[in-house]
Amino acid sequence: MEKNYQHYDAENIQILEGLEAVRKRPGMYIGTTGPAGLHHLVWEIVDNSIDEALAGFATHIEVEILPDNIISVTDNGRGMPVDIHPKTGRSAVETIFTILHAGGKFDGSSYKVSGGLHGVGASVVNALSEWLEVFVNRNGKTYQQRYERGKVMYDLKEVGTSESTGSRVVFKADPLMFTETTVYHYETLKERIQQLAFLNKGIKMTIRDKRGEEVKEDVFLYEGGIREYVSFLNEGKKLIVPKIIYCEGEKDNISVEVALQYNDSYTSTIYSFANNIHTHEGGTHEEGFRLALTRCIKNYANEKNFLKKDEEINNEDVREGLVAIVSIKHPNPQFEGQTKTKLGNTEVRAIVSQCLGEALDRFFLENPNDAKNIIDKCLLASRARVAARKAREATRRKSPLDNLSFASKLADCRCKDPSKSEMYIVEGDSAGGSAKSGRDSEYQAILPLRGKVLNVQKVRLERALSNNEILSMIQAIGTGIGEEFDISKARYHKIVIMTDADVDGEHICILLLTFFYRFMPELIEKGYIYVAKPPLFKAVFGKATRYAYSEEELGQYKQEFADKKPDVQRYKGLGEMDPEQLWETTMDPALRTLVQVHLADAFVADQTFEMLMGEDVDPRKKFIQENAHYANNLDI
Ligand code: 0RA
Repeated sequence: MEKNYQHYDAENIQILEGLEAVRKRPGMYIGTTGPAGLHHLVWEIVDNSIDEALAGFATHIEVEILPDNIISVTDNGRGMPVDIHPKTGRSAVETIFTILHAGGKFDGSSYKVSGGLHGVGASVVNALSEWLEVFVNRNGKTYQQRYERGKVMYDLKEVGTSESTGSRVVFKADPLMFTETTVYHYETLKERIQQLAFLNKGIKMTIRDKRGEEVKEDVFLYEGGIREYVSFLNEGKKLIVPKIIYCEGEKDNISVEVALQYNDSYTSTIYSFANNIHTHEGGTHEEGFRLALTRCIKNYANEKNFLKKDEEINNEDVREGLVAIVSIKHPNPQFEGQTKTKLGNTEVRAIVSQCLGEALDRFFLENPNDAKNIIDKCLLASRARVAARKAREATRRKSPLDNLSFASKLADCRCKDPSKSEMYIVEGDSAGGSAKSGRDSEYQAILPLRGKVLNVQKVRLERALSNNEILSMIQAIGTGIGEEFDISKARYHKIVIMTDADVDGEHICILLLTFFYRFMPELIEKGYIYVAKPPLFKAVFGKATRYAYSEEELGQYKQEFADKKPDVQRYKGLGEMDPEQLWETTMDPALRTLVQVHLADAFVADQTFEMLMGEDVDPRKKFIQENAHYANNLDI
């Protein structure tokens, strides 16, 4: 190592241009002189210390914000080289801080990770600092040099002795350059410091704010590296597989690390990094990641015959509920794209894909139960995707014939003003018939849903989506679903679910609410969704007729008409009511009881639905036995 560095600091420093150019056009070098540029100064200095840590010499990097927004970055590495460069006749330290482009990679012969996004090096920070001081502990001595606006104040000098080794850079951003602000934001620095600690396992990273009365400090050290990053991102989430799948590899000086874990959500979080820079636009490392993930999951599912006929898992399905970090380090990264955050090096694709592919194959082999859970999750996503596509296609159909066949079930209202229009979704054909005859056809539309079709206890949500009745409902509502959803196209501002007050009716109600919750949540948020409460009893006391919506209410009527002999009929379903009764009790805006559905109610429905659909038979049984009335629960 010693020999290598001798060779290094002796000859290879390329002298490019003076620091004056940086002060004339700072934006060219750091992108902006706004807050982002100001914080960028810190990362330029920290990057050099990270390189020293990645080379295996530093274990601790400390960033301090001192009073007056002075930044101090310290590492316990070898200390920057201090000997004289033969060509410049100046010390290596001075060369690093005064010669443009010398701070990053000297000549490509050594492995350097820094120098990605702007990667302009320490000399640019020096040029844009009112002053900068560097301290080096090396060879048992402490050396120091000071610069002001890039200009050398004195030669590197010995200022004492030191047992330890390391480097410290202290600088104050120049307010003449950073005219907007020179105040650092602690949280911004802290978040990136933590990210760097995740991305570079085993390096202790400290951030300290000494500007205020009380010192703020955060210390990050992750032996598990990006595995701990994944855990951090999954905190509080329900996991599909408790283990984190991880791989690490190196080829042609390119190092690769991937960590991933599935949670039970529908979103995916994939962060990719090249040389510690977040590659927002992705690139070849992310492509390699996707390739391996899709290929391995598909292969395993096929091998184990987990796929039914016509079923397929694609690259979208394998990403649902996925949290993953892809991190590569490359000696010569090519950054492309609009914001230069897309990795372009083509050789990286295969390296990542092979590394992750081997790890996934091994994981599936060694953990068949976890593998099954992952495949099941992907299959669920696949089925939902196919069903959603079918639904979209169906709701998009424009041919008059198709419209007719769908619309035939819907008895629309005459009014075309959505804010005055209502749609009743009615369970069962006979109730649908009564509702059609009893309604106010100016404002009320009726869509009968055939109960039998939906009564299936184990109907999955995706199945419901491919169901014709549900399709015609989506079409009638007019907004489209999922990504294409457009609330302004809603054809009714009141959508009323009217089902029987029995277990089947409740199942359908829960299914519909779950459906709205998952695919059209805005309808609920806007307050467009209601549940109708039909009466449970009709009680005739001589000439007086009363409808009761609960046992309690019936009791009250019985007391009121204590002298009369009551004739009580219990409604088993909406179908038992004639059109007039249905109008009077459930549809007449002046007399009816509608319960507006809130997102929280729909969430409960969604959970209940999951419970009803779940593998566990007991809670389902209990639910059915309790015969709880969902519409009542909604009242709370
Ligand atoms: C020895 C040789 C080289 C650099 C360093 C030590 C060194 C540089 C920095 C920058 C911040 N902290 C540091 N600690 C050590 C030159 C060889 C190379 O660049 O890899």
